[in-house]
Amino acid sequence: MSDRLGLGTLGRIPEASRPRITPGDAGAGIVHLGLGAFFRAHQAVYTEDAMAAGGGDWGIVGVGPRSAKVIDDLRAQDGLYSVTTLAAEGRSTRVIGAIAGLRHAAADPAAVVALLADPAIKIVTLTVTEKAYRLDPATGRLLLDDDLRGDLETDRDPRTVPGLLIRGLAARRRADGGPIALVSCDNLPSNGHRLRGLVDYLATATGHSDWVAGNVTFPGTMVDRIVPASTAETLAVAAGELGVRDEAAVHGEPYMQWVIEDDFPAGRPAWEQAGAVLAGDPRPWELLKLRTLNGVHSAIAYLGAVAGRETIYSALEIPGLVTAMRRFIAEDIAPSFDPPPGITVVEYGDQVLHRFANPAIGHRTVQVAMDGSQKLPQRLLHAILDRRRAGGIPRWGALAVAAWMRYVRGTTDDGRPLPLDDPLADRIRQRLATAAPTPAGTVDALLGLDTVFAPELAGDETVRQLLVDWLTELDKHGVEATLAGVR
Ligand code: CS2
Repeated sequence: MSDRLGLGTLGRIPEASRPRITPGDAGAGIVHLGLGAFFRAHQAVYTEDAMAAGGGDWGIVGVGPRSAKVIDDLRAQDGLYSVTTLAAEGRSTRVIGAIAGLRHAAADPAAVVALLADPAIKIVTLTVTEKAYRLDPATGRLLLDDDLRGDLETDRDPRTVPGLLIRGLAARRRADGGPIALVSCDNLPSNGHRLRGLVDYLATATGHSDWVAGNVTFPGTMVDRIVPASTAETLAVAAGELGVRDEAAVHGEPYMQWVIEDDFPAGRPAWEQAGAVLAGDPRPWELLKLRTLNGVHSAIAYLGAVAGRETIYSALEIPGLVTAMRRFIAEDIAPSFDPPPGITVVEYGDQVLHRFANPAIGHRTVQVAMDGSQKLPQRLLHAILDRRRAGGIPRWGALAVAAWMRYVRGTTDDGRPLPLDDPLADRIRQRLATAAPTPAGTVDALLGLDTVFAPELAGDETVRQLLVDWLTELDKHGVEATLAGVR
């Protein structure tokens, strides 16, 4: 099939799959940083539905911070791409027409800075992954490395996301561009507060703090939809459904949720008409989602990958794993925080396990396993710490962390290599290389990663012993035999 999705071929695709707005009709009102699959299957869909229901100039200018591939693919398709929803009982595909423009930050940062200064732009949303915030995961403090320092102290082109934001805000101030909301849609706890802290720091360092305080808001959000990385099969399915090729196709589960703090000084799309929840304080939702969904996801990913399972779905078939995760949710996660009113963590957790068990979603364990050093604190370690402060013994949380420790050693139980895709990969490897070749040696070496394990946790003898015990089990018997013993 050679014809490609685009404005010229839109009339040929099945009517039910066409965009719910007329592409190009709405002016641009949002800049989005990070054009990964998650954004394309989540915020862009909500925004298109909000425009279809409530109108407004909320077209999205998509900015790719690094990779040019997705920009090129989307440009070749006039910004159009499809989302296939994968349900156990069947699938459906729709084309999204909400992208009103595209920029490549690495190639043309000045264009992005100009965009952020444009008064028509009223909202900036971000999905740039945990590591782009340059915050120390253990303490939440800013990591001022050479790239970021250069963004602040010189006038060369900005190289980091925070650098791009602060240059853009400074230009907006000069251009009198008016107030704007910066919205983190990454899986970080208190993501709005964190982004505010980061931008405040940069604004103070560059003399813009008063303007930022008076003109910029940082609504917090909880975002949720399982969106595995696209594969050749994703593209083949999209082409089959549409009758034209779509090189930017994405796919995801049927479930989606977006809880947004309603703090937009220059207006916003009618996201509530698209099913989003506009809330006062989204933090209880963030804790619920990070600790329950993402914490359990990571636990399954590490255990499953070490057991040699390709996907989350196939990992769930390991006897004892679901029981262990249910106990993890009930005994360690649920008592660690207060959920939003009307929500029971155990019921939410059951729903999450049901979503993970969707056979149509081929979410790879190694994809969820990546960037563990950035994910562990908010997903697993904060709950463990809260349980310890309350005098609890977080046995199952420790199993999840021990599985990460086993995973980063780099082989499955039957000796096949596992990738270590993590910004701290070198430090992790160095520490393991000089550690004593015993479970305790591994545990002590990794607990010494101070940007992952806060001192209170690293110095907790009970936690250390739990980790050594689990890692001893995992080393001696492997994941499957360890889990088979779980009742
Ligand atoms: C996953 C998440 O890759 C991962 O680390 O845990 O991306 C997860 O699928 C989403 O947060 C679900 O909303």
